[in-house]
Amino acid sequence: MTLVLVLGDQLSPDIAALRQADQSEDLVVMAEVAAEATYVRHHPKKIALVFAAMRKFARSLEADGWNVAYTRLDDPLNSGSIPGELLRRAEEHGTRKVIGTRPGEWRLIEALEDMPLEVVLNEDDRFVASHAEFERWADGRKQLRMEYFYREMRRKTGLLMDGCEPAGGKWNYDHDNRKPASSDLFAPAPLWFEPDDTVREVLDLVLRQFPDNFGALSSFGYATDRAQAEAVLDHFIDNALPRFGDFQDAMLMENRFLYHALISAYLNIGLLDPLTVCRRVETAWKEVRAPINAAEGFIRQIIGWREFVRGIYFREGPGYTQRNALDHNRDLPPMFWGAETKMACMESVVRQTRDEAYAHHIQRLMVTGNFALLAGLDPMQVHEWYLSVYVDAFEWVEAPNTLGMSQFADGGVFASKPYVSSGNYINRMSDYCGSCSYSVKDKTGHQACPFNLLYWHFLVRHRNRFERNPRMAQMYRTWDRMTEHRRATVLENAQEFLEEMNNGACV
Ligand code: FAD
Ligand code: DLZ
Ligand code: SF4
Repeated sequence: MTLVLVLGDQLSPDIAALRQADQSEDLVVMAEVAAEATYVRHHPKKIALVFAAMRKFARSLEADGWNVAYTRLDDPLNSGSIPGELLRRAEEHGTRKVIGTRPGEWRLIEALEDMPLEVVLNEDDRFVASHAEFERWADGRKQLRMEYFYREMRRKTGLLMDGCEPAGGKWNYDHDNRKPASSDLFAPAPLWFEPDDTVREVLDLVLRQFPDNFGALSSFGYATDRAQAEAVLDHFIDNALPRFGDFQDAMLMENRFLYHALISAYLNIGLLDPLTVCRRVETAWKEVRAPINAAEGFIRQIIGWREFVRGIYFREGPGYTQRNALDHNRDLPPMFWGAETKMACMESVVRQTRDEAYAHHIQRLMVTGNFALLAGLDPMQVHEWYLSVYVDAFEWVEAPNTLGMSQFADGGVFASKPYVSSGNYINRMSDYCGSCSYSVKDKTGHQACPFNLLYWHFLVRHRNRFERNPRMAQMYRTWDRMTEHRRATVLENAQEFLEEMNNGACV
């Protein structure tokens, strides 16, 4: 008999380990364990989603004829870790053989490879590109740019292709996207689900076991099985996809989801398949139910960004999360955990994150990420924050987004320049500034938007590294044209802001 390990983000009926197993002899091992639930202090909604989806998946495997050994978190015999549970089951059933699917995190890969059992880890092939394919594409390139990798994936899958040419004549329709939204913009409500018995049981458990984790557990409505996740996808395609591209980058206080799909968690734990999702979106475009800028923009996020960051994570190796190229070491201020702040944008995104375990890409990149980078926060702490607070956060996708794209902590493995902006960008793309204690129009003084001050502080701090970057040279020229007095005032005000923040003042 062989043990077949299925992890909490491997809930796909055709996952590699199950394909290699013999249903008549082998035993599927699934376990809710303290080690996985505590390697960061996950948002309670994330733990609830993973546990509820695991329980339902285990039952669906049993219904399909598999033998499943499932350990609940509060089982008195629970050893507390995945290797521990494999050892316990191995002893119980007199076997030393384990087959699994390669986990999405180096920590767990190493732990499984170090086990005193015969563990075979199969490649996780729920992706468009294999590791070998990504390596072939990346090897020998001076720069790794998502856009070129994405075109390869379009050619490979045939998605939105007209023979050898991109449908509509362009690879990328971003030029038509990125419109700001007005506060009264209508957006369809996302599809949520009332907790059923399984979910209710898990919610009770999470409330009992993780009472102090940051995040609200109330109004849990995430999908926890494939049928529900499919329904979320249908709902998105029918109601939101047509305007996805237009308002992809917009941010509104009272409209938390806009036209986003809310499917990242389902893709990441295996309830949805990325290629199937993209084909469904392509069909909507073919049937004239969505414009090309929406379909292309959406498909790019999945076969472009999602596949690309995964390639980067595994190519860069286990040390990736320790990188700190800009030598940033300020502690994460308490506002990231919900403490009071005068910055309306930060307050709003953190509150939404606490309530929903969700923020969309631009909120993560241009509000919390932008602030962390400008303020010089320790990238490891920033990484741990993103890994814990979002329902879709798994290291293979979170780390390159946080450390590479958002914090430039990898020194620019794939980002051509740091994603930094002053308050102007946030003001243009959101309705946050109207209710802020700071003034986005003020460039100096105590009322000045902190993003306006810190933006220059960042550029000056890192002048040696960035002034020769052609995409940043213009900003240095603007800075150099300011009067000496103005430059000194900006830097002084920025420094005062950082010191106040360090001293624990409400900023
Ligand atoms: P939509 O906006 O509707 O996009 C559709 C799908 O495209 C998403 O479901 C997702 O699967 C994919 N996608 C979009 N952008 C990216 C991207 N940059 N990288 C990978 N996939 C992408 N995404 C995660 O899945 N897990 C994370 O832990 C995560 N951490 C992030 C951290 C930072 C600092 C940043 C800037 C981005 C992060 N992202 C992460 C990417 C992105 O923010 C989320 O995928 C997206 O917000 C999920 O919401 P959605 O399903 O409504 O996406
Ligand atoms: C995220 C998570 C949590 C909270 N709990 C479990 C668990 O108890 N058991 C399990 O098998 N997986 C869990 N996961 C998902 C793993 O952390 C994930 O498989 C690794 O981080 C690799 O991506
Ligand atoms: Fe954020 Fe500055 Fe706007 Fe306030 S003024 S909401 S701090 S961007």
